[in-house]
Amino acid sequence: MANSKSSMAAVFATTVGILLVTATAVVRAAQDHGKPVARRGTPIEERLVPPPAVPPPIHRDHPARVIVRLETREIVRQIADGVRYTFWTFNGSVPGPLIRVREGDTVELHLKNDASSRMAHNIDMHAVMGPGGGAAATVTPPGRESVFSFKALRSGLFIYHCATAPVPMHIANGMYGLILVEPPGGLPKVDHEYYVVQGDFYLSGGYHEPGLQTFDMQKLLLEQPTYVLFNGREGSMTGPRALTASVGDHVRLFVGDGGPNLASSFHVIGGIFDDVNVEGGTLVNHHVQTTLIPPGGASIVELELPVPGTFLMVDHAITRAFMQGALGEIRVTGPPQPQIYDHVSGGEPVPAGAAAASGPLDAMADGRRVFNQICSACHQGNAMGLPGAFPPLAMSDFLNAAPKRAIGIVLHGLSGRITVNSTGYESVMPALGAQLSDEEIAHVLTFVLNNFNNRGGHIDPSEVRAVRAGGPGQ
Ligand code: HEC
Ligand SMILES: [Cu+2]
Repeated sequence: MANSKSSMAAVFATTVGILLVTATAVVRAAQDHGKPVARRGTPIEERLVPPPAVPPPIHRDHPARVIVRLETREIVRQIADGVRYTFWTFNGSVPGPLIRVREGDTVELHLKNDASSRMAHNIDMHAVMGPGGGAAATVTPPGRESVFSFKALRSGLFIYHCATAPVPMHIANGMYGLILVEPPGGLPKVDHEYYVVQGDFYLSGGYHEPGLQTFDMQKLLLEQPTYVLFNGREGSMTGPRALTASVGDHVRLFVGDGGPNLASSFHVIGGIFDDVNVEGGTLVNHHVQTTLIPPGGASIVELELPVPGTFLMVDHAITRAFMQGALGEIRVTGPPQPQIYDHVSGGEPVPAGAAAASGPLDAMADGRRVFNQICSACHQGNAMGLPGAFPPLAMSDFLNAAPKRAIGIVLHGLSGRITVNSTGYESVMPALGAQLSDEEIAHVLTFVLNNFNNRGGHIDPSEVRAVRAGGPGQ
């Protein structure tokens, strides 16, 4: 213990030395990614951005020394609406920021552990060719900093993660991210690049159980997660936080799986991956529907989005998508492309107006998502409600008697005595108008009306808009 402490102190002292020497010579990353290319031999300070953003492509034609600064922080944040959890993070986000370097670069990695941390942390980078991927060199107690350097000898997309014992716990708390080592010629140009990492989370409470939840070692051992998530939070990329693109855009996703336990069957509903860098390596596969990403692995997928609508990113082990949170959205806007995709006729009432930008199948899937994420917390997953507290939405005579009245209920909430299926309820439903868009409210109500043995029906986003603007409805 005393030994490791004094060697830590030595590392710390060396670090300070290196910092002083290099500080004056450092060039901002903006100069690397922008116009003036950094002078050869001048260290470049990597400018990191939080997920799902990605640093810009590298245009350098020569290797450089790149300084990367990561800081481990233990923070309480929402994992789902109303559910809080203590995450262990790199730079305060799950995943940690995507690090972007070029093959041949020498990376000088500074790992700082925030003084408020309770645990020591370190980093194992899969892009490193060296013992432990840097893990032994970077064991860092709270309030300290470690530095190691490595040459990025192989291009590819690699996971980095904390490897401090118990390793599965550090990873299960969110300690992972990706490092992209670009080939010397760079990657082909695309319209958008995004960063998505799946992880499985083990909480003391059940799915959507509100309040501050703690880590559950037993569930971890059984590999039975409470949540399976993209970017560490249910809804991290849905609704207002959806990824965006325009019709015809080519989108590149840097996708990783932090685990600790579950592999991801990564799929975009309504999309086909034109190119997949299988396992993050140099092999490129084409026309792939679902790509398998193991824990501790990654993949670069590229897809064209030729028609407008909402495209769901899922783990196609589909229970995880609809009942454990592994769901994100890519919203594609632009004119309809009926020569490529056209809803001719179908079982559901054909929606008008805004639905053209988001077909009925998307609407139903989106409605199911909103129901599972929001309504099910009170009305229950089977919509049967809870006696004495939450009325049923299943076979609800109250709902079916006046489906459009429900628009105002979701927008503005409901309180006072009501009778549903001969049972009285006198409770409070909160207003959800601030957190749900017109489309989401239309979708969820259409979903509810066409499921749970209700009588069917359709609510259009334009009707929600009218009620929101103060029209009739309630
Ligand atoms: C925080 C809990 C909560 C959430 C979340 C919630 N509701 Fe409710 N809801 C209630 C309560 C409580 C009532 C009864 C209010 C009363 O007694 O006046 C109710 C009543 C209703 C009713 C009318 C009664 C019935 O059973 O037909 C509808 C329709 C409804 N909610 C739909 C929704 C939809 C759709 C969502 C999701 C977008 C949702 N609710 C989310 C608590 C909730
Ligand atoms: Cu750690």
